[in-house]
Amino acid sequence: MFLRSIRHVSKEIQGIGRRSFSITSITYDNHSCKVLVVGGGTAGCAVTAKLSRDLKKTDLIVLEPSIDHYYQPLFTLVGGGVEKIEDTRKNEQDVLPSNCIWIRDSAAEFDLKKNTVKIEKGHTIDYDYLVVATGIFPRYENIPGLIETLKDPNSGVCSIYSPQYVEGVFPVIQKLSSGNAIFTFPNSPVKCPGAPQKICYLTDDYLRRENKRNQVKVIYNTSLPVIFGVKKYANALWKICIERNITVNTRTNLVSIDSNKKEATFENLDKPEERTVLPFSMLHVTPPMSTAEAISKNTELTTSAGFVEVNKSTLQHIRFPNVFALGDCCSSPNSKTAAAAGKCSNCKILSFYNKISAAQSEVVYKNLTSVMNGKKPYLSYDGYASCPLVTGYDKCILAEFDYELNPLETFPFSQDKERLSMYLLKKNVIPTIYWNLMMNGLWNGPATFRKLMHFGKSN
Ligand code: UQ1
Repeated sequence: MFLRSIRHVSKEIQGIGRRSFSITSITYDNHSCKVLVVGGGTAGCAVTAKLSRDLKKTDLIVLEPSIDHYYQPLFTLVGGGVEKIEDTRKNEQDVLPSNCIWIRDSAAEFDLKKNTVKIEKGHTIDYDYLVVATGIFPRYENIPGLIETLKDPNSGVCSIYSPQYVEGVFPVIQKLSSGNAIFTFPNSPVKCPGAPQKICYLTDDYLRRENKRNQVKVIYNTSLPVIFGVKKYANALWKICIERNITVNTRTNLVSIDSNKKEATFENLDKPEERTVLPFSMLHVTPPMSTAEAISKNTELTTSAGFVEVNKSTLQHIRFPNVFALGDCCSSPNSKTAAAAGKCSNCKILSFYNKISAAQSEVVYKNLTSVMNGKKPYLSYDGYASCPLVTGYDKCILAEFDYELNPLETFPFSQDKERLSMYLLKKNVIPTIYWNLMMNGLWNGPATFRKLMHFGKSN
């Protein structure tokens, strides 16, 4: 069903890949391949690296528009003034394996019945098997007043969620000397839902070290009903907020910014009529996020929330067995967070992009290979997710848990304590794992270490 006889790849794009020559212009020819991976971010690169070991170069196409590949988990530390943006970036060409073809464009339209993807430049890619790993995107434009204030270095408004704006965060923290420092969490799924509070803790710590903490009121305004989805870590985080005098308002969503008055307007999600206007000296915004339009508008591909509808264990598409998805764009229901917490209807998917896509990449690789060999998917994803919650310039709580929101901890000590070791793991060890192992298809998450470290115990 999926095999196609004609495989045509234009000469212009052959040979583009790691440690080879730079990309040349793409023709408007149509292309055909065995496996098409849409998206060359963390999830797309991790799974491509694995597939590239088995497939011929011309059988594996990656569709990705960006020439930059960022290690986004370090953006919090860029915002905190610890890391530089340059150190989080590599060329996409150097991250992708050499044994694949990179087409530098985005998907405009998926036709799942015809096994084709139309790209923005107009031509079509035929595939036998499709892997969707397009992520989710910040929608800064959805908050009136946000983009113009982010562009103004004196506005006090900043955001770690984009390579374009992240460098503007630390100067705002440094200038802060009085008034309100407000940190927001939007009413939408978010990549790395821990990050909005990590930057809050770093700001608190910075102010303490500079002896300015007493002059500033630190406020964390979240749309969620909870501070964190996993009870064990939520308890520890609440304690930290109380001890550090950080005000936490739940079910509170940023709706607009008045740049002249330096005021932010919030809605109460439980009482839609109720609005609160707060003056700020600093406003750190986590923007609403959503999947690419080509994904969300395609009802055959997605759930009603606009996420690629996969089986949560096999990561195979519910309706199209030759389609798999992983990473932020897929519907793997880390949603239990919200369900367990009760009433939050809009935070159904709390996705942890690169953290889960390590484990997911192996599941997709193995199950896709099995389907290509005429067999059934057999490997099951347990929902492993982790979030190193940086709580200061030398401490971190490493949250790790499964679909059921039970802690699934790697280390043989209780991970709800703030530790320097976990901070160093996040800052130095995990980036090395990411670039050297995960991007070469050699890291499937820490399950093996966990088993070794818990040898003889039930975990
Ligand atoms: C992890 O595997 C991973 O992906 C590479 C992360 O994303 C950047 C993480 O933050 C964490 C914590 C892990 C888990 C790794 C260990 C060693 C516990």
